[in-house]
This record gives sequence, C-alpha cells and structure tokens, in this order.
Amino acid sequence: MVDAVNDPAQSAEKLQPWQEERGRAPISVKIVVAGGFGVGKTTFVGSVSEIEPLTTEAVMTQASEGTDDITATPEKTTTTVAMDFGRVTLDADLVLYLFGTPGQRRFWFMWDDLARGAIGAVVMADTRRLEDCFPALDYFESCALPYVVAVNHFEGTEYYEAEDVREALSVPDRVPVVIMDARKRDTVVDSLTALVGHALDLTPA
Ligand SMILES: Nc1nc2c(ncn2[C@@H]2O[C@H](COP(=O)(O)OP(=O)(O)O)[C@@H](O)[C@H]2O)c(=O)[nH]1
Ligand SMILES: [Mg+2]
Repeated sequence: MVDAVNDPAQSAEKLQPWQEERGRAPISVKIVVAGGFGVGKTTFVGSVSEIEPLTTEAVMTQASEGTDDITATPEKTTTTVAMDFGRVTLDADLVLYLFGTPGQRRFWFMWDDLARGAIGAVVMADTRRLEDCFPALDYFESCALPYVVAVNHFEGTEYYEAEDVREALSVPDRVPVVIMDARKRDTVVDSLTALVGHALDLTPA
C-alpha cells in the first residue's frame, strides 16, 4: 500500500460535490465485500475507492503457512489481517462505504459486526475455487442480507457464463450473478450498482 500520510500528493484527495456544496445530504450506505482468501477483495475495494483505501495487509509470515492457502495465488505475499475499507460515490448523492471481510476462517467472528447496518454484500467468487465462497453465501442467506455474486475472472483462466456459475453455486434466480474483473473500476462499479438495485428491489416500499 502507498503510504498516503507521508506523500502529500497522494493524500490530496479530490473532493466530491456532496463534500463541497452546502445543503447537499448524500445517502450513505454500508456494503460488505466478502469471499474466500485471495479472491480479490482488497483489489476490488482498491479499484473503486476514491479515498486511499484503508487496508490492514500484512506480509504473510510462516505463522500463516498452512493456514492461508496460497496454492492458487502463489504471487500473493500479503494478506488482509482485519479488513479493507473504502468509499465510492455512485450517482452523485449515493455514497457507498465498502468493508472487505477478512477471508480467513480465524476472523469469522468479525462478520456479525461487519454485516450490522449493511444494505447488502458482494460475494466474490473465483471459478477455480468456487467452494471458497460457500461460507459467505451461507452467512448472508442465513441473515437474509441481500447479496450479489461477483465472479472475479482472472485472465488466462477458463471463462464461465454467469448462469453456469449460478448453477454450480445453487444461487437462487433472484440473486444477480455478474462476471467482473476486480482490477477494472467500471466492472467493480457495475457489481456495486447491481447490488444496490437488488437491495432496493427487496426493500419493502
Ligand atoms: N490476474 C488477476 N489478478 C488479480 C485479480 N484480482 C486480484 N488479483 C490478484 O490476486 C491476488 C489476490 O488479490 P487480493 O485482492 O489481495 O485478494 P483478497 O485476499 O480477497 O483480498 C493479488 O495478487 C491481486 O493482485 C484479477 O482480476 N486478475
Ligand atoms: Mg485482502
């Protein structure tokens, strides 16, 4: 992570219209970004956040050997030890606060706190390790929090249609499934827009 505190150029964040104009009161909502270890949650938050994303990456040490499975992501040398946090203004007056869950099982105790007050969740999936997102799917189904499945398609891996992933995961028809790339801002925004739309559909008028 870039050290924003020590780099004034980096920390000079562009102000959003809702931050500059008096009398403008944006709607702020909380969104959880979940999924297995190495699926791209930190990348997802970093791609869209208009503030320097707060992340608590730590260099993986031998302590996490055997605990964190990096066989599918051998280039990964850091891991999120607590959570990611970012902010994105969608639609001028709708501000999303993104909270990335820590993937590792030993941090699941944090999920209830992260989910509290959220309007919904993005469950990220990697088609090479679909089963890694089952705990997140089960969790959001059990607490009836609206969610979408965002399939982070890593280039060079086989491409699957959204409907194939839906079937493989047994995700209900009402849940949007989107194919995206966590490094590409527009596809991350599309995933978030799908979630906000889905959450609104489920909210009683
Ligand atoms: N090629 C490719 N690499 C990605 C993509 N998304 C994430 N990565 C890489 O995969 C690794 C794991 O991503 P990260 O965001 O740290 O996963 P997290 O554990 O879910 O937070 C990192 O090295 C990322 O740079 C993607 O869409 N394509
Ligand atoms: Mg992470």
